Amino acid sequence: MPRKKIALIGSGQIGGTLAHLVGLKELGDVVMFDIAEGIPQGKSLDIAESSPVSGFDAKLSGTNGYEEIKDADVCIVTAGVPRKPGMSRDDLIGINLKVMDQVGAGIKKYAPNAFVICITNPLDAMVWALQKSSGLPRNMVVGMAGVLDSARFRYFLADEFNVSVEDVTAFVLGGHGDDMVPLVRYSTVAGIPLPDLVKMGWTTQAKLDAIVDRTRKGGGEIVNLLKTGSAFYAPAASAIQMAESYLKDKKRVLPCAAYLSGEYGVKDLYVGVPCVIGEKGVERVVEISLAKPEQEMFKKSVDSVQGLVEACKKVSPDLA
Ligand code: A3D
Repeated sequence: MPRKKIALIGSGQIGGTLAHLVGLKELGDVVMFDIAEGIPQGKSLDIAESSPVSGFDAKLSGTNGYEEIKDADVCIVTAGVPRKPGMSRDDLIGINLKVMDQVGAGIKKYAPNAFVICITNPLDAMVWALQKSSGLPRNMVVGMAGVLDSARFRYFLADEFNVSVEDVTAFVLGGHGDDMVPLVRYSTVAGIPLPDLVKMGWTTQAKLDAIVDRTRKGGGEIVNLLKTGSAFYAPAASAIQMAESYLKDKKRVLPCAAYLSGEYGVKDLYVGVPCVIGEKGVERVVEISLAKPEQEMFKKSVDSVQGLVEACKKVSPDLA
């Protein structure tokens, strides 16, 4: 069986971490692409030189030409610029929209059958623009944010309860912004919903509220600490989980920014919802019923995604 081919469009902090993880997990061969000369070549060679020590077989190469991504099975897009302290994700629209235009054209020409995972911010608007500019089927273009947001939520909860992260499940809906919606009643420790754990005295409502707030601002917390860029280890691990579910047809149920055409009452927008990811890309959007306050939070989050998309349409009327 030939190895799968994974193209990483953008070879910065997340791109480099993605390449390393693809190698360590033996998901396939890697082509790293970037406009910066030498960076994808240098990083891919460095990671390839680690393979005898770590014991994985994968071909890694770096390029500044789109033709090298030809026939990729998966493309993971991180091209663009990340946030600096004081910037919101939305401040990145102008620059990253142009980047999505170029990347979409490259994927359309050379890898039209790929499963495409977008990570570039502002996520929900950039994945929308990337689907438009690439013209790929909507079920084959998704955004990574929910896996990361729920991983942060899970980590904070496991730390609070002093239990394994593996036994904590968490559910985060909505756009990847500070008004994302961590759903407390669908988040559990070994199947026990968080509100029950409050009743059982494992934590207090005030502590739980503080964890929800920290989850919402999780990206900003890292940006403020790093000062020169944004998170990259956890975002890369999250995108790899999505890629693996597609490549191995695992049909994992993962929160992803998926194209909605009426689900949750939302049309022609990418918003974070639980999805089944398998060999056909997004095979199903899981529609859960929301309580009134959750609906209101979800609507607020969707409205801000809509606002970002409208801003994109103003900058690039071709996308409308
Ligand atoms: P960084 O290390 O700056 O890497 C970005 C790379 O993109 C650089 O190597 C650039 O040279 C390259 N690049 C710029 N323009 C182009 C272009 N036109 N074509 C190809 N490559 C280009 O950033 P990073 O890896 O830390 O982050 C990448 C993106 O992910 C940023 O937009 C972040 O805001 C975003 N991000 C999203 C999340 C989510 O959860 C959605 C989390 C963390 C970061």
